[in-house]
Amino acid sequence: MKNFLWLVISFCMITAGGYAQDFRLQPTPQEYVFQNDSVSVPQTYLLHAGSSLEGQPALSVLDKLLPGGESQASFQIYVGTKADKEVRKFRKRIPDVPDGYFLKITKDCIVIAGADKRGVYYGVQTLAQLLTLNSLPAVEITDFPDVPYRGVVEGFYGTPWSHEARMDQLDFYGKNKMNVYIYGPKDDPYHRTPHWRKPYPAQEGERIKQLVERAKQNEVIFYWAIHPGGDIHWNEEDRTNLLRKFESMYQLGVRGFAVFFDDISGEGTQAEKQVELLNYIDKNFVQAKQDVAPLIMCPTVYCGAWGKGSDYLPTLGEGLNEDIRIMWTGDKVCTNITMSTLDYVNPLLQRKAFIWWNYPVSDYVTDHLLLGPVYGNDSNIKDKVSAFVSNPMEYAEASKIALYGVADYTWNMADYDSQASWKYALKALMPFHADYLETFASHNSDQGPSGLEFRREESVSIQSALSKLLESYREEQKKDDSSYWEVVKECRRIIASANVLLASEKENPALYKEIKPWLLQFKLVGEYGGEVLNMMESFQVKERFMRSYEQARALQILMREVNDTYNRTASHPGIKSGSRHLRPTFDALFELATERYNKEHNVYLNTQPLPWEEVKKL
Ligand code: 14T
Repeated sequence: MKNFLWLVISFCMITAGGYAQDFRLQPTPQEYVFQNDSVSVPQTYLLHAGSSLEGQPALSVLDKLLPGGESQASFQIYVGTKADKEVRKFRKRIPDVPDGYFLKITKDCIVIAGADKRGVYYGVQTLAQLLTLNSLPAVEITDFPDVPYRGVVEGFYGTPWSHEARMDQLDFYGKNKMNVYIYGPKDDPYHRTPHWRKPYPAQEGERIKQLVERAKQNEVIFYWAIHPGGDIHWNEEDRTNLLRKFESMYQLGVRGFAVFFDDISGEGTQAEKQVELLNYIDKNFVQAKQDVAPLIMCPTVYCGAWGKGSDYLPTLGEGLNEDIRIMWTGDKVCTNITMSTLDYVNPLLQRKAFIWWNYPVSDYVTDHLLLGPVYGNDSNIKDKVSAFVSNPMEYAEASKIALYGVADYTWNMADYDSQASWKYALKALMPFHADYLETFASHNSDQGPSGLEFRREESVSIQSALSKLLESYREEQKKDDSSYWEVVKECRRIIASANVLLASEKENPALYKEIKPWLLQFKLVGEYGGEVLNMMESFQVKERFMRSYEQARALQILMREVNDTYNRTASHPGIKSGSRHLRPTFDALFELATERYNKEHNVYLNTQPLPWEEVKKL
């Protein structure tokens, strides 16, 4: 199975070279067999398409990929679902899993046979990835997802994604085999209190319509969520208000609905009332319409930390219609998803939890970017969850770094390689400057301390050098040379990466716009590190030391300036970069080097670094 990749890579080196060397299918397929042979891309072909695919996205994407469909040609393409006679010969090869497909490429034909329409669509997407190679490999791929529903819940506080960003995200989900998008931004007033009862103004309604249409083209189920719990009255009037709002969304084309009861207090939190309302909606709206996807609900107790032992969850589990999905964020609001949290919650819910994963969401630490790899979720939970959706950052493009990982992990947990997936994402976002983006992302991944206590690794490749350098300097009054030079090099790399990325707006304008303030900060952190390292070298030479000391001081002020200038949000304002290891180490070294200089020359330079921002006194 795994050797397929290796074979493809060697195949690419021989035939294609260049970028193809990094070739990798994403998300990682379940099974593949590579025949050591290459097929040239057919210029013309005869299409045998099953009637179940008429007008379906699978066919329009295929037609765009390979525009040479003719009534006569020697190359044959067979596409269909298991219901279609065109792929009858391959029926036994089609995985018996929703969204699954079988893809076969030989010298004279391509077969894409899906378990269903979405399966065919995903087969076409895999073909699209293979077509980025100069010639097609002869392969057989049997592929299907581990988790039935995979995707994104736009469920964060803060500036909701723009319409353009959402349209682009939906294309991204289609390409990465994610099949749900749940619309539920906390700061859309028509999603939540005060306006959840009101229909959208015409222009915004029009946009929702466009999103629904785009989702359909990408085989994504568009869910629209309502959040009525802040001020709902458990009476007939509000029940009607809610159904009327759902009906107005149905009229805009929405065919998936969710009701969120998170982050509320008072009246709205009552389990019995929630159950009653949801079962009513299920019966009188979802079931009645017949073309609406299963109802999803987010409970008030959506994680273990919100109280164990109460009868809230058992009431939902017992009372909610079987078909209603119940969300769960794990043992805490923000945490990795483990077997143990599912062993706890599934029996209470009397169904498999619908995972709402609070990563890479950053609304509780808005001064940080979370650009690191996706890791830490258990790899053996595929049979214990009904779905797995990620709550992203308000930065849609930057969130894709994590979303590639989520798409890969949820598709094929056993083969998920967090590093490989992360590198693929960086390359996909900035094909020409992925190395520089990697340097930036590797130092901008941790949330910092917060009430929610979720942390990510940061600066992994330089961590041991940083701590070795600091320890040796602190304890032996002598710096460890090899780690010193490693850190010097890393600072140069940081400055170079920041410069290159700041000068590469055109490569990914959306990403550039989102990360620019952090790039400015990142560059200062690198420069600061460089000056601190100079201070360590030169404490005996007054002039040299003083030049670096002044620079380091200036850079501390500039870092505060950037922090005070950009991203002035209410809860966690500012811009932090390299905050987990780089900045604290540089600050500690600054202090030690200055102390040493003071001792050596019997002077009193201020040894205290200026923090990111004024430390608030309690
Ligand atoms: F619905 C839930 F699953 C959920 O996670 N709700 C919110 C969500 O909208 C938010 O994006 C996320 C991360 O901050 O956490 C929940 O909101 C909170 C939870 C807290 F404990 C916001 C602040 C908190 F202190």
